[in-house]
Amino acid sequence: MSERSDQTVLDAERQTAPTTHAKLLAWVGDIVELTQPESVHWIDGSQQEVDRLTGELVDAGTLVRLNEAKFPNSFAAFSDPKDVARVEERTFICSQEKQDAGFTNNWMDPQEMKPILQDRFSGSMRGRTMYVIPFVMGPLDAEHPQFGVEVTDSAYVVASMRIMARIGDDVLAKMEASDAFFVPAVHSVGAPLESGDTDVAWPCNPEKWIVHFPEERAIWSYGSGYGGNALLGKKCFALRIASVMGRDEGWLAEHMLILKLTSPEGKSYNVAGAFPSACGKTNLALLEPSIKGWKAETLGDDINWMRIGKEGELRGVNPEYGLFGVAPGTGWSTNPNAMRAITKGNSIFTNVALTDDGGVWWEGMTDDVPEHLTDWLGNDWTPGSGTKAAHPNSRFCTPIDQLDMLSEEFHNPEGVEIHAILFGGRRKTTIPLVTEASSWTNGIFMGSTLSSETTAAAAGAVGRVRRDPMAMLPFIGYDAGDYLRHWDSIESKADPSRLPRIFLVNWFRRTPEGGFAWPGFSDNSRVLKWIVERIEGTADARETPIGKVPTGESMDLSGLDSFTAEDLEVAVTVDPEEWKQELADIEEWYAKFGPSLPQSLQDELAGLKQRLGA
Ligand code: OXD
Ligand code: MN
Repeated sequence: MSERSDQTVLDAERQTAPTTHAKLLAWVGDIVELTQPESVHWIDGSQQEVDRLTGELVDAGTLVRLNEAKFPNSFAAFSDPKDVARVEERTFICSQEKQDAGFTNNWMDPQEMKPILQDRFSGSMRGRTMYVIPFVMGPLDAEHPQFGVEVTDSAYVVASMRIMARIGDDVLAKMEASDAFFVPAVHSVGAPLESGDTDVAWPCNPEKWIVHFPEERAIWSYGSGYGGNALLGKKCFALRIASVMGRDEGWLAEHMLILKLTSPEGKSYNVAGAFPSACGKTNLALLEPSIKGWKAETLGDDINWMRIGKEGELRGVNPEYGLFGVAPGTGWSTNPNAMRAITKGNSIFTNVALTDDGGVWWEGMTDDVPEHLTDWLGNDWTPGSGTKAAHPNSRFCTPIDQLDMLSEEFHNPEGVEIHAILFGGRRKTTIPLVTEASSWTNGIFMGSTLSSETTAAAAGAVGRVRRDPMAMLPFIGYDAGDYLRHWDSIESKADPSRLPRIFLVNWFRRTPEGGFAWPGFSDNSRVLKWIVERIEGTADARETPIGKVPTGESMDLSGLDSFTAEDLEVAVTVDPEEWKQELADIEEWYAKFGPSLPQSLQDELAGLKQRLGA
């Protein structure tokens, strides 16, 4: 594009921009100048607008419109086979000082990173439309609404952001009225179109950069069009940047579900839970309790922002507006609540398989496997093909308010009081079904040493224990030791009597014979009931060196045919030999933090060692 036409786009942009927010206008102008798009479109968030964009995406081959009767107003997208997941190795925290990024992040000096970004983004939107998406994470009527603006050259990102976050005119108007701060988030697929070029269905660049400047609260994402790399309100803002905001302002941005439980007596409790991937987080967020009279309602499935409320209680808000769930394993028998929400429509599926009647399918969706599919790569697929029909990280992107079990309090700008926090991983041995922490700091110790076994799906040795503090390993936007110190400091900022109780859970323990020690799924409601009764002081527990576990009789096992109190004892065993090995592993993990590991957690480790007689 010539200099003259650049100027034309800039002038047109200044005349048509629907805002007087001076900083926003200046920033958008700068990005136009840098990326040189063919045109600029400010997103109003309307149905009409998204209908037009999805129509264009269908014409371009990026989206396939699904069978209207089965999946109304829904689409499937198929990414470049090399652009299928978050790219942690290409994700950077560019704090001024290296030590502020800590050992869990890739770091580069901002002075070194900025010229790289300048170079990659220069002209990166040529031949494309630049969309400006004003968005807010959390309710717009929150006391401190958290605004962001994503500029992107991907209409697929616009349509997905419209599901995942509150976007558009209302957000822009409120932002403008208070001249509010916003997190600037620049996204480009890094595939400029020169005149005469024909576009591809999924433009992206082999080189990817997912970059955060925590002090500036700024995000730059280049080269990918997929998920957390591109929908910048989610992992980039609501976890990495927000964790830094939380550190500075006294709150917590966490990778947690939020579930509301109501007892048969009508008393409600809100439970937050942090689980690494492949540990049943979405299933728990959408739980159907197996115990009579108990009701579960969803507040969030992935992110929880927790602030201290007026009475010193910890309150949680889900900042998102949609579900971006892993499709495989989500099915009518394992997660009917998710399936009901998905089949209401208004969804975008990415990298799933297509059925011959214009629907979608993935492994685990139905018990019967279709005779014929078109797989995510566009190939014919039959049950004997020997390949996965859907990519293992294929996703459904669905409005959260399509969940029949969504709690009304999802919309409460003040969030809900959190009564219990769960940290959970997938461990065959060592970790009991449920263990209650003895104190806030002891609970942080449990969260900081949270671990999960790698599965056959992941590269590397199967069954290797990977530590994932608070399930935030890829999402802590600053030094991991400082992060744990910040968690610890919440105790002195809150009313200690209102702090949530902390529990470590493990649905995946095996018996000595090799079977699962616990039925899991909807029976996890029994563990939640025990947790609630611990809070109420009505359930028994047995003291062990690692914390309190249920006694055989203390958990409601009614209606379970073949699971007895003795089986429960096996599921909560604390084996001193296994724990000696665990201690050695925890010591190795803690050594990685260096001097920033809080003394209080060193003391917790020393205390555990002593109690285990190690
Ligand atoms: C997610 C993730 O997409 O944790 O939620 O990767
Ligand atoms: Mn997640």
